[in-house]
Amino acid sequence: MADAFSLREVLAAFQTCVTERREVLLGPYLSGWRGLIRFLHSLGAIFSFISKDAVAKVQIMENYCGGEQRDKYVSLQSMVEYELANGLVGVQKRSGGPDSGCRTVLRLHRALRWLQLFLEGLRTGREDSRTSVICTDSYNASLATYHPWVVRKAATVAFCALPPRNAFLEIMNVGTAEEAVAMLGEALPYICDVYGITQELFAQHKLLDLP
Ligand code: 1PX
Repeated sequence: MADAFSLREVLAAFQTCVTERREVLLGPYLSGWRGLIRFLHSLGAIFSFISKDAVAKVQIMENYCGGEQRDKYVSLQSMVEYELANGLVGVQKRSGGPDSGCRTVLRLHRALRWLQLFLEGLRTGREDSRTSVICTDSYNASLATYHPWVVRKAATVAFCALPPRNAFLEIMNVGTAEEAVAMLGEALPYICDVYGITQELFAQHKLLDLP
């Protein structure tokens, strides 16, 4: 039921991502993204240029996860190992060939850093702080570095349409604003964990600048 949709369940996906062996499972990682995109969708058409790109990237990954080599796409670790061993990761300019899982996940990974900063900003923000300012600051400190001027401009304009902090916390559907803040406090360490493991994995294999 669309109405019962709560951000608590969405963020919980990032908790189930990490295995005991500190591997990041692609299944829950992508379902977390699907939920976030659904939430973004509910914020209005002004964000559709963002959700379109995010959907395209999640779709690429879901195709790998359901494709012939699906057993290689169980975790980020198995994906990196498989794609590197088989020369599937283009380190030069984009060749026009299919986008690798590694370069695609890298885009989502950078966006996860934005999410982490944004949710932390929301959680610790004052009651009267503006969501658009929190969002712009988080974006400028993360994703914006990788985007051309025109994308940065469009994103910044769209952020102005975000509802005020407390209204935003309420549409997360977790209960009152205070309850949403508490939920964010519980969920954020898991998102940080997923981010940290991925960052280390990609750094180790020199994959942080994939075109
Ligand atoms: C409680 C908070 C929940 C909020 C949920 C929001 C979900 C946001 C999902 C955003 C995913 C963005 C993925 C962007 C990936 C990317 O960087 N793509 C660029 C590079 O791709 P390429 O294949 O060319 O190398 C691409 O150029 C992106 C274009 C679209 C614009 C991306 C702007 C990203 C702004 C992220 C902030 C979302 C603001 C949501 C407001 C709540």
